[in-house]
Order: sequence, then structure tokens, then C-alpha cells
Amino acid sequence: MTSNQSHSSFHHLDAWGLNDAVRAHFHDHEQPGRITAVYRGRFELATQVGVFRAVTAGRFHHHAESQPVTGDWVGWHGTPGVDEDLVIDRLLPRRSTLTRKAAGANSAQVLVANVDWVWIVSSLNRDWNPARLERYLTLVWESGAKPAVILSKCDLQDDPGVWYEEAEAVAFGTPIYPLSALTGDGVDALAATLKPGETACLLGSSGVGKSTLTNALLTQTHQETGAVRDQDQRGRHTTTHRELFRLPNGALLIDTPGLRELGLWSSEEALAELFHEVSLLGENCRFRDCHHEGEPGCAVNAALADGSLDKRRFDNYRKMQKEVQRLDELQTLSGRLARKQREKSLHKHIRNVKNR
Ligand SMILES: Nc1nc2c(ncn2[C@@H]2O[C@H](COP(=O)(O)OP(=O)(O)OP(=O)(O)O)[C@@H](O)[C@H]2O)c(=O)[nH]1
Ligand SMILES: [Mg+2]
Ligand SMILES: [Zn+2]
Repeated sequence: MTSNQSHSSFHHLDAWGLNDAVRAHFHDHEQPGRITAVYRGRFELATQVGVFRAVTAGRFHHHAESQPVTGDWVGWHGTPGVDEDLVIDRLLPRRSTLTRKAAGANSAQVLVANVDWVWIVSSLNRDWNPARLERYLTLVWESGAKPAVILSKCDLQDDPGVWYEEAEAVAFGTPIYPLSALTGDGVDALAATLKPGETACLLGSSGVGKSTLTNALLTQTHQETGAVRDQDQRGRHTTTHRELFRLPNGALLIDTPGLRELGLWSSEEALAELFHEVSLLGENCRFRDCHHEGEPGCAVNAALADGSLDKRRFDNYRKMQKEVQRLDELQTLSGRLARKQREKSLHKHIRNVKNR
């Protein structure tokens, strides 16, 4: 293939985020594509000549965990526009994976791949929950993507500043964008943070306004939205699949269904990073392995007693710590290897964020 040909054959995929780094992973004669949506066993595949339906080649079916997800780069064969389904041959290496560990289960579910940003959406109404925001943040720390926090439905509150401060207290330097998808306030400011070719993914509970924001960013209605329930202002799980959209400025956005239950692949390191004031205090405890449960000379208990450490923060730390330990125990030997890899990428990520 001459460089000219390869340039023109890749042309359409540039609009789906193809760049030199991704290109380098494809073999010479391989047809490149990106998964734009996943339905039961069927895929929507962006190719250099348009978006087509696709299925995976037979050998994928023996390995449920390696099925492509929205955002994945894949090699494929077939004749677009002639074959009913193109056939996906190969999954390319992922640069980031947003993964959920179902509580109690022993396997992880990859939600999306190859995203640069995960936008964690929390709405400013009765469903507001900083502890949940913390759990979502941990999930993103582990993904290899950069987190940002979106405070949605600001039009419902006279003074979003109070929420902003509560979010700031758990987000530790993660950018926070207050906005209203309904009035449009703050939407342009958020869109401006994405560079052309970058991919962002929306994450958050049902009803927080992910699809409404998607429509606002697309500047047209694509996604169905659903009213929240009166009694608790939770959503009704309107969105049912993960889909990649092209935004007017050339960036890409994945809308996702609200997660019902947030399981976590986690690590002590992520915990220490998220609750760094607790870890800092812990360094001053008399015993190196202090559990902060009333041991003599415990700096954490002392800070709780004099109020310099927020009791609620500490309770959340404890809850998360239990969850992390429980999940770690569930890991099999092979899982442990995978965990090492994740920890490596997590450390790299934390370094990057610190240097930003
Ligand atoms: N007041 C107000 N309501 C909003 C805003 N954004 C979304 N909503 C409303 O919140 C409800 C839920 O919005 P969706 O966009 O469907 O929420 P979602 O996060 O996509 O929900 P799932 O698809 O179920 O995960 C709808 O009734 C929206 O009109 C906003 O900025 N302000
Ligand atoms: Mg939705
Ligand atoms: Zn202690």
C-alpha cells in the first residue's frame, strides 16, 4: 500500500478518531474500523466508506470477555453495502478501558474502550450523592482515561455553588463543569474542552441527563430522554445501549445507559489517591499498620476528634476500603496478574494527572 492510498482509504475514519498512534496498530492489508454501537450480538462499525452492521468472527464467541465494545478499533473483512453483515476479525489493543466489576461476580465488564475523557454526570436534585460520585471517580482512575465531573440540571438550583463545593471536596483537582442541558448554560464551555478526534464518554446514574446533554452537544435530537420518577427523582433507564456520536467540533462522544449497580475494580492505591488527606494523616500514626480504630497515637482518630477530618469523609473512606478489600479477595490468580497491569497504568495515570 502506498502512503497516498493509505491516506485516502483512512480518510473517513479520521472523523471517528483515527490517528497515527491507532494507525500504527493495524497490519498493512487490514481494513480498519471503529465500533460505534453494540446491540445484542450485533455491532455498528464505522469504516472508511461509511457505517455498516457487523458481527464478530466465530472464534470470538469462545471468549466472551474479548468481545468488542463501543469505541474499540477492529480489523474486519467483507464488502460494505453488499454483505448483510461485515465480519470483525481482530480486536486491536485498547488505550483505555472503562470497566465495571459486578458486585459479587468474579468477572469484569468492559463498558467502553479508547476514550480520552470520562465525564461523570451528577444532577443537582434529590438524587445528589457525593459518595456515589467518589465511587465513579475511582472507576475512572482505573480506566486510563481522564475524569471530569459534570454537575447537571443547574437550572434547578438557585445556588449551585454549594454543590460545587461538595463536589470539589471529593474530586481533588478533577475539573468540574456545572451546566444545564435544558437552558444550554455551560454546555459550550464543556464542548470547548474536547479537541477534534478526542473521545469522551458520559457516565452516571439513570436520569441525571446524559442523553439530554448528548443532544445539546450534538445540537440536534438523537437520543431519547425520559422523565425522572417523582418520589426519588431517579431515572427509568431510558438509554439501553452505548453509542458513539460525532460532535460538530470533530470530537466524539459516547452516551451510555445509567449504571444500575456500580461495582468496582479497585486498588488501595486508588483509594489512597482519592482520600489523600486520610493517607497523609495515617503517615503520622504511631503504628505503621494502624487501622485507625482506636489504637494509641492514631493521628486519624485525633483529627476526627478535633474536627480537622470530616467524619462523613472518613466514613466514605471506610466504606470504599471495605469494597476494595472484598473485590481484591475475589480475584483469582490470573486476575491478580491483570490487576498488576491495571495498577501500572493507574500509577502512570495518576502521575499524568499530577503533572497536568
Ligand atoms: N431541569 C432540567 N432537567 C433536565 C436537564 N437535563 C435533563 N433533564 C431531564 O432529566 C430527565 C432525564 O434525562 P435523560 O437525558 O433521559 O437522562 P439519562 O441520564 O440519559 O438517563 P438514562 O438514559 O436512563 O441513563 C429528562 O426528563 C430530562 O428532560 C437539565 O439540565 N435541567
Ligand atoms: Mg439516556
Ligand atoms: Zn491511625
